[in-house]
Amino acid sequence: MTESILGNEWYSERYFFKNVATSFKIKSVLHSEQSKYQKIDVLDTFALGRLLLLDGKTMVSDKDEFVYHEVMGHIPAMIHPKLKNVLIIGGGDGGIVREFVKHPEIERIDLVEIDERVIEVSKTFFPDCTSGLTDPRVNVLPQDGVEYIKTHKNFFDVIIIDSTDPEDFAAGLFTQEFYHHVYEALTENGIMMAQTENPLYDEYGIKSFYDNLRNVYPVVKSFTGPMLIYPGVFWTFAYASKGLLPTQFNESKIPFMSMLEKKLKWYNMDWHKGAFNLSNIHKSVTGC
Ligand code: AG3
Repeated sequence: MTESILGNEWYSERYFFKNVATSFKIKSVLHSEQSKYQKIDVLDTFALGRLLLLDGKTMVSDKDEFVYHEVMGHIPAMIHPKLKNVLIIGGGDGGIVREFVKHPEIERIDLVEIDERVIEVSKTFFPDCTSGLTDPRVNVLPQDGVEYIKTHKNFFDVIIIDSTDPEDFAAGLFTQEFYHHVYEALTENGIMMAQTENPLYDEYGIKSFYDNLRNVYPVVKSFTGPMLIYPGVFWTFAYASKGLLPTQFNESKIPFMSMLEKKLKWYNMDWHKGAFNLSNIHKSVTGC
């Protein structure tokens, strides 16, 4: 599918057994390479600015990346009572790191991205997303997150799974076994978050991710954020924890967040409080 980018005016990502497509009109192809793991393309588009594709799947665009990155970073940061150590698995574009570095109480952020080339390409084409990677608290580790997680027990306060779709090497990031290793790597008040696809298209897949999570975590919740570049726009995210509810704010963070939220484009505490009230279809598909 991605071979046809060059010379084409439009790029279409096919989804849902290739029965639907999300299309973007292209200004130019800024970069294309085959890394050890996947095809990496950066397109310049008319509607979204720069667009990063991995194996033909949309990952990040200038226009909407803030939605995904702000919710993944600021929700757990507002809940955890003593946030020190954060792990992000995947997320080589750096967008989630950029949001976490805004929180001064965090001491260490490990970014474990299997494909070093995604990090390098993002530094060149998405400098705003990668701007947090030079923060001294950040360790960029080009490694396999599935293996990395097994080497840590009771260490991270928050773990974010910033994966692509559950196919090929990313499929391992949606299994009960993996969620169990994440649980063990988390501290007592630990929180895990993950992207969980489009609930209207991928009804059965999503049900299984949430069932897998519920087999491991006592608290499993879901919420949505609109992602223009992902198939169907209606995108879901999972919040799982060892006990902390996703609306139980760390009160001491409220003054800080009242200032920070003024500078954010999506996240604010009012939105956060309401985000876990779900529509009927979302409740029934995820069981949350
Ligand atoms: N992670 C990709 C989410 C899934 C996109 N799926 C698709 N286009 N079919 C994005 C990484 C952002 N840091």
